[in-house]
Amino acid sequence: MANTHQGHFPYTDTGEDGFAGIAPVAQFPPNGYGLYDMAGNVWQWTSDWYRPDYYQQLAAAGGVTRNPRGPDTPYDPAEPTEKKRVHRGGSFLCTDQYCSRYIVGTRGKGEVSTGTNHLGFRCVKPVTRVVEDLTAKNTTR
Ligand SMILES: [Ca+2]
Repeated sequence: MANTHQGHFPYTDTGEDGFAGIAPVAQFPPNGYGLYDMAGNVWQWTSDWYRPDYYQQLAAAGGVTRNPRGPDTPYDPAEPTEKKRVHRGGSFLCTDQYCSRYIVGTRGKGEVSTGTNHLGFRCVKPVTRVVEDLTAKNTTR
């Protein structure tokens, strides 16, 4: 379940999922890790540069890659002079008529200065920081 586009794209967003356009965060159930909005609503910027062959490069290196950090430099053969980063998760504009990438395993791309209204970012905190914060909170009580 995610905020996506229903109706005739792009003219009519019927909002059958409860939202025509963008929705406030956490309007749909979290995934199995307790994370909200991993798909749909707004694309999520990542810090990874975009290269279409990045995963092929990883596969050619063999083994299992844990927490891949993306390539060292961006490259999009369709626009080779643009610097692009990876987007994940799709947006409220995704529909099976136009963009079916509203799942986390797929990736989009975007030029770094884009100002579109269906793109956002997620604030994260290292797990060790969370543990330290919880420990500090518990010791001050
Ligand atoms: Ca919607």
